[in-house]
Amino acid sequence: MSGNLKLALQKKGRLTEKSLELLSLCGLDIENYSERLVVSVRNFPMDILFLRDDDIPEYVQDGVADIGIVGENVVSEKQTQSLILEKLGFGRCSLLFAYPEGKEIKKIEDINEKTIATTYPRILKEYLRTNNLNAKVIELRGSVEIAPSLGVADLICDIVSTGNTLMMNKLKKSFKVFDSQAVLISAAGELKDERKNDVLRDLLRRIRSVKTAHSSKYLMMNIPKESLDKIIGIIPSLKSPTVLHLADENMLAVHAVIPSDKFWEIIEDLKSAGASGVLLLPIENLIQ
Ligand code: PRT
Ligand code: ZN
Repeated sequence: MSGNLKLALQKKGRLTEKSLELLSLCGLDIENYSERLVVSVRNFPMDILFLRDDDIPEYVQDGVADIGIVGENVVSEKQTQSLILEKLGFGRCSLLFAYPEGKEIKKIEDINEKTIATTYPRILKEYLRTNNLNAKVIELRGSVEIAPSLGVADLICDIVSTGNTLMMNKLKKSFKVFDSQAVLISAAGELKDERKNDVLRDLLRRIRSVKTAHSSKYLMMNIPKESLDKIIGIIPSLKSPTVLHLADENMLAVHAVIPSDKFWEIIEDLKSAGASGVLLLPIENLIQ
């Protein structure tokens, strides 16, 4: 294989599309990958290996791939010597206990002596150990949610995102063990190849820029000149806002990069301070 940086991605699953979307936002032009194990990136010295998500931490640890994108839940369960380089903000889910409706778990000690079905036995056993709990763990490969109705377990410890699967199986959410999201991992320690290290640094820079851009928006508005101080006090800007003159000399235009989630909190205050023609635009990239 080439001396390119090798990135392992999930071949087909919940993380595949978002991972490819992130790489595309990083400016990487990826060849049509359908049904191929390895593809190269046209404009970046990187090859992508498509694997089952469960195999990614081990392949990265063994150096088959240099880096990988996988859920934190899988990284923890596999207990490989992986290093989390960056949290990626997608594939969010939680590992939590759930029990059949009609039963009650009020405090965590109520799971003592119970039987728990899970696909994450290592994380669960570690949790039980650190919380001094004593329960029986049954490892299942899938369909954990039907274990209580089959009489195999009293409760489950499973990944939940929307909660629909629990609801459909008449299970209630209980204590949370772990929050997870997709992460970029490498093996512990620096890559030995200096060229690959440079490529990895470049990739990380691009990923961070895409992440900041996505959590920020470009805000534009016109304001009466005398409101400038008040408006600047309202805007939660990342940097000092840009102020521009308009043909109407009583008015100014103000532009600023703001955290996306703040817009709805400040819009009424901006309007009361005289802002008009307010525009909020997406940002593709943001280099800090
Ligand atoms: O074939 P391969 O082994 O590669 O894929 P997989 O089937 O093992 O994994 P996949 O594609 O299901 O999930 C990949 C990763 O996505 C997981 O390791 C998590 O990090 C993350 N993720 C995010 C989820 C979920 N959300 C999720 N909801 N992984 C699994 N689920 C399952 C969960 O196990 C349960 O069965 O979805 C069901 C619950 O979903 P809700 O929405 O009904 O609550
Ligand atoms: Zn898997």
